[in-house]
Amino acid sequence: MSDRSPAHRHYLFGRAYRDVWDALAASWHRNVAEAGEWSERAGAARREEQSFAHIFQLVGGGGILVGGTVVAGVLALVHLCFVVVAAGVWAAVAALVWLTEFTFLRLRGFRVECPTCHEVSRLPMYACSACAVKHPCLEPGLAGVFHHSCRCGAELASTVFGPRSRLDQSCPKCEVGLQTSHFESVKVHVGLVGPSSAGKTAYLFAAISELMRRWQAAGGAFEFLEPSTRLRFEALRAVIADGGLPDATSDRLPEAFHLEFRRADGARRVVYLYDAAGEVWHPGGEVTRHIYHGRLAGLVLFLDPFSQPDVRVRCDPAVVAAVHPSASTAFAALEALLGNLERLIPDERLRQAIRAAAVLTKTDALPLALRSQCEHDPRTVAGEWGFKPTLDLLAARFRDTQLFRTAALRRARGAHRPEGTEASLLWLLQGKDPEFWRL
Ligand SMILES: Nc1nc2c(ncn2[C@@H]2O[C@H](COP(=O)(O)OP(=O)(O)OP(=O)(O)O)[C@@H](O)[C@H]2O)c(=O)[nH]1
Ligand SMILES: [Mg+2]
Ligand SMILES: [Zn+2]
Ligand SMILES: [Zn+2]
Repeated sequence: MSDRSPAHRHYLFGRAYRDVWDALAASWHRNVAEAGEWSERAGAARREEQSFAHIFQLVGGGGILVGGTVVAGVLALVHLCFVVVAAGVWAAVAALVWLTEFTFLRLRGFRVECPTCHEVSRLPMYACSACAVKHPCLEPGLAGVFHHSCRCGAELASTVFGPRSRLDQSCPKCEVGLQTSHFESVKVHVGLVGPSSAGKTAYLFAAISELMRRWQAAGGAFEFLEPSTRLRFEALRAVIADGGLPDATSDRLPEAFHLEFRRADGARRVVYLYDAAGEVWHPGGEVTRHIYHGRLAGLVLFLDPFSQPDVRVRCDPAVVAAVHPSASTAFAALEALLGNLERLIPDERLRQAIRAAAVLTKTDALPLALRSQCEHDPRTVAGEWGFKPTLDLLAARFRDTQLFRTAALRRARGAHRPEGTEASLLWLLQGKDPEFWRL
């Protein structure tokens, strides 16, 4: 148990030793007092010149002091042995329960993955249900196996097997409030990679909306774990429904956009999507702060056709201006990502295991000829448009790559009708967990 814990130490690891000492001290004081009485009586006998009584009282007093101390010492030793053995047995039980919990959490893949500061922790901090003080180590340990007593007197469940998850939780690193699903869940991390205005936020919104729709149609449920994510989503939904465009993303270190998907059989997954401001992906962007790249299961690389001069010359300039071509390249973004992945995941095989989707964005705005070419053979067309080095680099570094055509903001008959977005997201999610994501 850490000293930071506001829980009382268990009796056997604190008070019990003081009790042994107190019992020894009390019997010493009793013996001294009694020996004192014998000594006083010995003094009186000497004054009355009763030498036998004087010697008797003196020897008796000494005997009480020595004998009483020996007996008290032996009893204290027995008491101490009892406490030490009991503490040993108790510590062994605590260690066993701790190990059981540790193994259970490891096997299930449960750990705290903070959507805000992106740090990983073994346990969240739990707030006492009575006084709200935060307990950073509410697990089997010196403060208790199945319960800890808070300094306010409240008893708090201290294992994953008890009702611990009903307590309020927060990130031990940044202290942001968390839900149980930020800890006790299987999480899937997907990163969006592409320069400014490549279409990342439009894709995020469309892919999530479409996936939620298909998921519900297949009998599944989903939940925004935090009201702030729901609000972000609803605000974007309103803008896009009115034919508007997403604002340029400003967060250079984004909070994860995350939600939980549940199947009818109770199985659930929490998906974290990371949509940073595109400047991060330009040369010199601060991508090293993105430590969550170390746990990506999938990534989406955005290829904006309108960023390529060969495409732009074949389009109406007014259309080109309306789709805000991205300024930097997907190649630079991919290089930045690869550098960060090498730093965060030293094992090359693990890096290669990340599924990588390349998406050609904004295809609804392409002239008809280019659009049908793209529908027919997107890989060749993407190569001709100048994306070959990017796609080659992607294929060289990741085992599983696929190219998708998307039109996240496509409109048909006045309504928002995205195309191709959820197919790419679903393909990424199915990489690790095909059974769960079967629709
Ligand atoms: N026609 C069309 N335009 C799109 C589509 N997706 C994105 N755009 C255009 O591209 C612009 C940028 O889209 P965003 O999704 O905001 O791009 P981003 O990559 O998030 O950009 P940053 O937030 O600056 O990094 C939009 O304002 C649209 O003009 C699409 O599917 N179709
Ligand atoms: Mg954006
Ligand atoms: Zn308390
Ligand atoms: Zn945090």
